[in-house]
Amino acid sequence: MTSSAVSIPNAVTLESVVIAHGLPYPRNLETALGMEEVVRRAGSHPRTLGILQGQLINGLDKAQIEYMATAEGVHKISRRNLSLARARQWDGATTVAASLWLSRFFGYEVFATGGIGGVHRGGAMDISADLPELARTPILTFCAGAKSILDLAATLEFLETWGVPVVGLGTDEFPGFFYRGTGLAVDITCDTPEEVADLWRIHRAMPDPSGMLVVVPVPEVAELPKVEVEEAIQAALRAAQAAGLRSAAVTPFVMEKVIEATAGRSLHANLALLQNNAHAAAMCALALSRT
Ligand code: PSU
Ligand code: MN
Repeated sequence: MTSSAVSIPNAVTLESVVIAHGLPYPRNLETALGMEEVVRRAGSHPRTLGILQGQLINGLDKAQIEYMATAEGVHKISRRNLSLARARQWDGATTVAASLWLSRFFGYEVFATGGIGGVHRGGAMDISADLPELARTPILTFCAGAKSILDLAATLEFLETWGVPVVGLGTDEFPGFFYRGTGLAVDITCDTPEEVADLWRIHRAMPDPSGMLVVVPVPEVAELPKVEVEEAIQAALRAAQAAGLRSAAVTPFVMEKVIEATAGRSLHANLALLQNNAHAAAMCALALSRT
């Protein structure tokens, strides 16, 4: 398997589903390049992960990120279809699950995303591969919670069962992605990314470490009212069901509807939290490299 760069300790890996499937063009491209810039300005090194013609890419370059943001037919690659992408020489954007796998493969330990996948509402056993991957991959993941269309309480139960500590950065509540508080408790609170780094050092030194999930609430200025978000999501989920959508097709559809219903303010919140997470992750990676 090939890689386009060598791994370095002070780095933050980033996913690419958010570029290819999560946000509309050109905001997806601006966001992807913006997140890399935030990481660089904080003094760390961004590595946006993805797959091009079946090759696992250790850090997409600018032209490759542009390609991901605009090309048709880029597959959504999670854990189950990583090898299939190689076998068929697909272009693939990587989910949290696949990005965690790639992060470990290339030797990184700090990863940032917007929201992780989780347990879907409605008891249909739709559980994102992100959760078991967090459990078995010793990587530190920064996010603003789980995608808000999920059953957050069930998602936290899964993480508890599978031994993934949930760390609140500057919060004692699990954030609701577009809004800051859900009333659900995290396992421990840290005030700074440096404090998270200290926690991670102890965690990763334990035998057979799991991943650790760091949740960072969306910045206050970009936060949306919880009631508005919940109403928009309920309506979008009903529309998705009426359209007969299932599994991987549900999220892009619902996110699109939520952007429409909130007149673009959910998109603004999404961009703000992605940069915020990338910054916190970069500060943490920097602290870890100073060991
Ligand atoms: N959060 C969002 N939008 C997204 C995702 C997360 O607000 O598109 C992506 C992430 O890449 C995450 C993936 O890993 O959705 C989970 O998809 P699934 O539920 O199919 O495993
Ligand atoms: Mn799913």
